[in-house]
Amino acid sequence: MTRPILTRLLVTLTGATALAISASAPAHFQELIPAVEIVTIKSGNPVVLQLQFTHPMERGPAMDMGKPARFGVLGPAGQEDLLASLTAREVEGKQAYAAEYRVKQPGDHVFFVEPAPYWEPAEGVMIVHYTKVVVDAFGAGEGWDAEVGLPVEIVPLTRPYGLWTGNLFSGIVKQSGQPVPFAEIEVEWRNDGSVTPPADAFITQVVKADSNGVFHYAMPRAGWWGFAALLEGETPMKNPEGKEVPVEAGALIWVRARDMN
Ligand SMILES: [Cu+2]
Repeated sequence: MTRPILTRLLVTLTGATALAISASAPAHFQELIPAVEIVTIKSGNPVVLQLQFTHPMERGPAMDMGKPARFGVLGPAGQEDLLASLTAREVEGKQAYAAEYRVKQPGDHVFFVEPAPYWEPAEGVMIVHYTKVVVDAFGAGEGWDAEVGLPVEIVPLTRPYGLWTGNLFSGIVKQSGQPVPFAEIEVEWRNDGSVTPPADAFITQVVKADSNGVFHYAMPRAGWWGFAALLEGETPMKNPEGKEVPVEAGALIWVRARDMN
């Protein structure tokens, strides 16, 4: 091997290492996790929902959540503002929230949150993860694909509850109501402590949407799965220092898979 080639190889390797380091920055995920995804007579009502901004596969570290800008539900009775029902709680000393919701009638309930923008100096962006989760009440089976109309939103193509482990989950990534071709979607499992990822690439799975903004992912384990399409927001925001910076507008949806046993 001649010297120039070796030098080039070293430069390439160094570049690759630098890239690998920046790409392995763990993925932030806004969580919106209900105690149950299907409300039955036995499951209990009200439903408790936990909101936390964290790294689900790595079980932290958590980040402080500011008071959400919006929290609500789109259900059989239309849209309901639930902001006043949020209660502050702490996770690992970080600000998080919880809410209780009493289901009043059968039907699918699309809970959603628009968190307060989060300043991430490491990436130079303000992060806003518009997050949804669908809870079915009393087997109604209707309304799970209703669109909230968030600036960025994942609209499920697979009914997002009653899912077995191994099922394929499909959805459309939308921004301002339009499909986003070839959007990148990060996928994480909400680790209960039973899995240690063998390499960083296993922490966050990455899939891309097709030309119609449609993506698919087969869930290999029971539990909660978060799907996050990270898009650039249409208008910049001011960071805490008053400087205009880009916005990472995340469209998230959480779904639960259960084992066949
Ligand atoms: Cu992170």
